[in-house]
Amino acid sequence: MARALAVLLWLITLGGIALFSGRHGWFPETISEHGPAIDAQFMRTLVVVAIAFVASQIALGWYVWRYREDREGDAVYTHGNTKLEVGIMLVVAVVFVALAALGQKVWAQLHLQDAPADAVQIEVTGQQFVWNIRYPGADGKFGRTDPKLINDQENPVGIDTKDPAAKDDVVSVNRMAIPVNKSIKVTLRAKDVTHSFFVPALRFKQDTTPGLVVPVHFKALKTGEYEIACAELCGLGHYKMKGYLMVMEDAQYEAWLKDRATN
Ligand SMILES: [Cu+2]
Repeated sequence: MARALAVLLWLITLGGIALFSGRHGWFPETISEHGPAIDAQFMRTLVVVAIAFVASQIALGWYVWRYREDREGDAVYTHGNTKLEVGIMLVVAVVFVALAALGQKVWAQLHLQDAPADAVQIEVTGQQFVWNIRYPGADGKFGRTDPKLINDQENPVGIDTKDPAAKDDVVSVNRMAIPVNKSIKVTLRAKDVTHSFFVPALRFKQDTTPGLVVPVHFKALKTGEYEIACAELCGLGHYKMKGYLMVMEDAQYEAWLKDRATN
């Protein structure tokens, strides 16, 4: 019985490896400049975790086999091996610190460093259960907002139209157009609860938090329509909090913006 269990453990492990190698339900193709670096980090992490997983499952099966009920001889009592345990802890610490160090560069670039000066400015405000996308208009400046002016139908982000800079601001619900091959600076905000702006194709995810203004930036290299999801359980309608990122050629993007501005 014990031998069968050991073999079953090894077979489940093999099955797991086969599922991952076949890339079932894998990520969509990446379209951002930084995407390959994120994918490389993911693969590095996956390989390290896979080695640890396979080694521990082989060992588990081996112990089940070796110390089965009907084996000959007595079990040995042990207090453990301090040197071995400290050694394993050190190896684990070094591996994980090294992984974090390898991954922090690309993350810091997008989340901690300023966007290039010529980046296209867009503000994204999470709300139960939509994404409000605001463009600064021709003047390049976002107008003042005031929570008291928020009106879900007509003025979802509370734009103060008395501010001259606000006159040409454009707000789009759930549809975010951006030009291809240009740096995009997104300012993330939230109206009610914490949401998370997640675009799988960009390999980009960042929480939006009420009271916080979070600037991030990225660049998309391929035109098309991609999903914007909310990656933070934000209420009963969380499942339908879905937007679209439309990556367009420059001229098409300008035309889209103009069309929005006149409507
Ligand atoms: Cu949400």
